[in-house]
Amino acid sequence: MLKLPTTPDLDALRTLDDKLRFLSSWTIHHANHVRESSDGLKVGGHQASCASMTAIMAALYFHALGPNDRVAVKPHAGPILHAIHYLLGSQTLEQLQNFRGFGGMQSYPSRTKDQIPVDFSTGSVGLGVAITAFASLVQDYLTAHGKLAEEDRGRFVALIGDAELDEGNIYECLIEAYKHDIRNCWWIVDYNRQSLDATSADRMFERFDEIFASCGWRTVELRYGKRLAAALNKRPAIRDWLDALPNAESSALLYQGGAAWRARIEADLGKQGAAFLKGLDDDEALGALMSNLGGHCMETLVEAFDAAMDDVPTLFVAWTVKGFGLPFAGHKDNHSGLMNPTQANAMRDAMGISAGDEWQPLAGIGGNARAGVEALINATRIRRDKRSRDFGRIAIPDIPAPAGEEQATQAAFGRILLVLSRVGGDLADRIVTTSPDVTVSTNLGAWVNQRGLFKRRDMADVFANAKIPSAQKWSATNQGQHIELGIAESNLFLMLAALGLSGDVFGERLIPIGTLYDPFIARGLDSLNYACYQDARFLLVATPSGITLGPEGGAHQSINPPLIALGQPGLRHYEPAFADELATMMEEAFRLVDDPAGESTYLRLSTRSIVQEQRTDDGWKAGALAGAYWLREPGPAAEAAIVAMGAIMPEALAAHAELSADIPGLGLLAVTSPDLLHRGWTAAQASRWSGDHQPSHVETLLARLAPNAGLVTLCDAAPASLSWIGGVLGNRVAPLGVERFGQTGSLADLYAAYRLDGAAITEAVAELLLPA
Ligand SMILES: Cc1ncc(C[n+]2csc(CCOP(=O)(O)OP(=O)(O)O)c2C)c(N)n1
Ligand SMILES: [Mg+2]
Repeated sequence: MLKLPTTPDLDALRTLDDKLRFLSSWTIHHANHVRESSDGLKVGGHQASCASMTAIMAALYFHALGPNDRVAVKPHAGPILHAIHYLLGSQTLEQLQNFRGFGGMQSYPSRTKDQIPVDFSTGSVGLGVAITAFASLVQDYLTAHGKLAEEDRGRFVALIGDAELDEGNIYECLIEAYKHDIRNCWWIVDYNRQSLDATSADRMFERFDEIFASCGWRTVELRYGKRLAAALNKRPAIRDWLDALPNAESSALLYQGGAAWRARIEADLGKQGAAFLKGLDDDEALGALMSNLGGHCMETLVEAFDAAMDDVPTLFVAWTVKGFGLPFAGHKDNHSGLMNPTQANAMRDAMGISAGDEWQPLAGIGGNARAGVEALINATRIRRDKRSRDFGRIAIPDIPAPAGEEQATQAAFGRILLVLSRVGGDLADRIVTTSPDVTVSTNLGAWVNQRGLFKRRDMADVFANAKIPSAQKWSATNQGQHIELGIAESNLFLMLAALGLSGDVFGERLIPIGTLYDPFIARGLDSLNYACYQDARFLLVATPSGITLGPEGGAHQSINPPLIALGQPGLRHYEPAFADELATMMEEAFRLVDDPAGESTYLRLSTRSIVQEQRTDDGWKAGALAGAYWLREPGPAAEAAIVAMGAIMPEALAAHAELSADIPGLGLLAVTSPDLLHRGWTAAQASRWSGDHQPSHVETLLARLAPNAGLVTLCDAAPASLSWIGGVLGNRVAPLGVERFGQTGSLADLYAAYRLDGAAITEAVAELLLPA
């Protein structure tokens, strides 16, 4: 599958390393010091973080990577990726010159906004690393299911900063990856031993090796470059001394340069030092030798990559100098350091580039060198074009509502999937479910019984084989459609991100459904945001939720996820009260996964079984999908309405029935998505200024009421989820909801204590109707 590349032209690769260092530096320099600034703000960029890994990226992109390999680039090395595409002809000068400008190339690689092919967005450190492991699992899944040919398979590469290795999500992912026996991953650490604030801790280095090795990874340390290694091999005492030199000290010496190295070696190593320094009279040459680390030595890099072309997951720890070749190399404060114009021009001159030729791709590369560089650029195997996104291929069948006079939305979710799994078809075959150890308790069990667990290697159901009765089959094959995860919610979201990008990354769309308990969304929030940021498409089913969970108590009763959803782009929140609403929403959510203008969907469900609404027609459906509908129509110019969401609808219905005798025309608005209502409202506001104003759905609904009607809003969540509705047309609001941590109790106890019961609603309505 992964063919060994032919022996490369190392000189040409070195020239490309220099070129990438120059172009990435100059792009940042241009944005900060050349381009006109309209607001005087510092534009920023990370020249030192780029210089640290230009050699690594040159060796990868111009040698090791094949056409199917995908890379998550360390966020602050983004300018190198753009420089590579500039050399390949797949990035424009305008984009480089508009780095960090409006519509220009992004600060950190972005799948959706950048015009070059970006395999995985990065920015929040750690997440780009982990998604490569999950993407490799998706690749194995697709191959096993006959959806990806052997020749279209590739390797998943993460380029990592050493301080990035502090992110806990990397280790959560490592454990999961081990369980799933992932392969075809290279994680390459730019081990410059500097973070943002300072130099990084010395003690961790050996530990990283051990941690990865114990999880089945091959670890490869690229510590010294060939020249330095050769010099040290002759002088073991110097090697021992250098091996033991703390990060901070070596960074300081790398910054200070040859004279400082000389003084220090003489002071620390006496005669041995003098022997080492013999023949190294030139300070500049000594400084260059001491910074000849593995991550800057082309021969070392190429050898290491060539030796790892099998499918064993591999961690490369490439020792580097942060800011290599720049005036602030090794300085602990260099993370956001920018060369001043004099320094940038000096770098340009040193590269043999004339003023004004800075953007000429091959400026400064002359003679024989040019032919070699051009040959490498032409032979580069990576994808140059941005893959067009693949949507609209999946036929979504009608999803019927499960029958039953009393139902809980969580149970209905399980039944809908069970029916889908039995009926089969393209949609069912593309569904992949996943859950962090709450498969059974979120009602995915029946689906899993039908479709099985996915593992590359078969796993027998020991209990079933021993004839021990159990409702749940638990065996795995490579044809299974459920990926079981350990309890790490961040991994759930990264798994959903990888599955939800399969159409983009592999050209084969999957329909991912992830389940977890609603409160634990918070546990993986940044990973969820990361999935949405890349426009991965999936269904997130969060259940149970709210204090309606009852006896499980406050640690499991969610309060704020509807507010999280309200503020999360790319994720649509639906909260059904009834099973037929849920069926309609699931159908819509499947459609949204495969729609170019779609998004992901978050379904907030409940275990509370409630009496279902007897419908006389389908008139409610459009409203339910748009965010709300009148469950009990208001009378003409009604003075008040109850506005309720989700599993506490029975309380709203009962209060409505009771109050209607005294307040004729009292309406009951069933909200199914505060998120959509709010978006529609703000979009309508904005459209006032663009000329084609249409009132939003929520405005149209509320316009049925008297202008000063009062609203009682009711939800098993933070009351702010609905209370804002009063601002739409200026209605007075009595917001009922949960603002304190929950506790154990029966529903009656809890609804009374948290003011979600009929009495609370009646009081709130009465108060609104009292004359001011
Ligand atoms: C989750 C997260 N926290 C903080 C940051 C801010 N930040 C960006 S880079 C960085 C330090 C990176 O150091 P390292 O990973 O060693 O990369 P280097 O620049 O040294 O290559 C920090 C703290 C971030 N981008 N993401
Ligand atoms: Mg670092």
